[in-house]
Amino acid sequence: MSLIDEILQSILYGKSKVTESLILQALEEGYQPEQILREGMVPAMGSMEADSKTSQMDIPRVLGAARAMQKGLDILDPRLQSEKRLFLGTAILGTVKGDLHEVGKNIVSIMFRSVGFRVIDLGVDISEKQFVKAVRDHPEASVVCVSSLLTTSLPEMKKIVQALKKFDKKKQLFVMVGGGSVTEEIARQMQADAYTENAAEAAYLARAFVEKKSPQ
Ligand code: B12
Repeated sequence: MSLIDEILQSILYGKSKVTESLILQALEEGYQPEQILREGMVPAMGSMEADSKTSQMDIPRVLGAARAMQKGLDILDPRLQSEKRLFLGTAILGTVKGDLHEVGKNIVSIMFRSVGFRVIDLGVDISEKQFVKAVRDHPEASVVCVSSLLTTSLPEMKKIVQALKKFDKKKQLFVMVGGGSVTEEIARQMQADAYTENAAEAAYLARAFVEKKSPQ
C-alpha cells in the first residue's frame, strides 16, 4: 500500500496519531503537501461522507475520521500557505441559534479549508445578529455557510438568510445553507443562494462561485 493510501486509511479509521506521523513521513520523503491533501485526505473525507449516508459508518467513526482529518490539515496548513497555492478568500460558517450540532459544520469547515478558503468558524447557536456582525467585521468574506440539523431551528435559519441578504445590498455574498433539516426546496423558499447535501459539494460549489466572480 502506498504512503498516500495509508494516510487515507488512517483517516477513515480515525487514527489521528497515525495520520500525523504518516503525513510527517510523507513530507520528509518529498511528497508535496498539495498531493497529500488531494490524493489522500480529500478522498478520505469523500469516502467517509458516502459511508455515513449508507449507514456503513456510525457517528463515533465519523467523529474520529473528522478529528484525524483536522489533525492532518493542521500540519499541512502552514506548508500549503507557504506554497502560495490559490487562495480563494474567506468563508464564514456557523450553526444556527438553538442548534448545537457541530459535526457536519466542522466537516464543511475542513472541506472549505482543503480547497483553499480561510474559514471563520463562529461555532454553534449563532443568531442572525452574530452572523451579520461577522460579515460586517469581515468585509473580505465572499461566502457564508449556515448549518442546521433541527427542523425547529429552520425559522431561525430563514431569519439569518434574510438578514444577510438585507445587509448585502451589493449582492457580493454567496449564502449557502445545509445540514440534515434542509432540502433543496427549503433552501429555495428561504432564498438562499445554494444548498448541497454534503460538505465536499459545498466546497466545490463555493470555489466555482468565487472563480466565476473573479476569473484568474
Ligand atoms: C450527534 C447528534 C447529536 C449530538 C450532537 C453532538 C455535536 N457536538 O454535534 C447531541 C447528542 C448533542 C444531539 C442533541 C440533540 N439532537 Co441530535 N443528532 C445527532 C445525530 C445522531 C448525528 C448528527 C451528525 O453529526 N451527523 C453527521 C454529520 C456529518 O452530518 P450532517 O450534520 O448532516 O452534515 C453533513 C451535511 O448535512 C452537510 N452540511 C452540514 N452543514 C452544512 C452547511 C452548509 C452550508 C452546507 C452546504 C452543507 C452542510 O455536510 C455535512 C458533511 O457532509 C443525528 C441523527 C443523524 N443520524 O443525523 C441526530 C439528530 C440531528 N438530533 C436530533 C434531535 C431531536 C436532537 C435533540 C433535540 C435531542 C433532545 N431531545 O435533546 C438535541 C438538540 C440539541 C440542540 N439544541 O442542538 C434529531 C433532529 C430531528 C429534526 N428533524 O429536527 C436527529 C435527526 C435524530 C433523530 N432522528 O431524531 N444530537
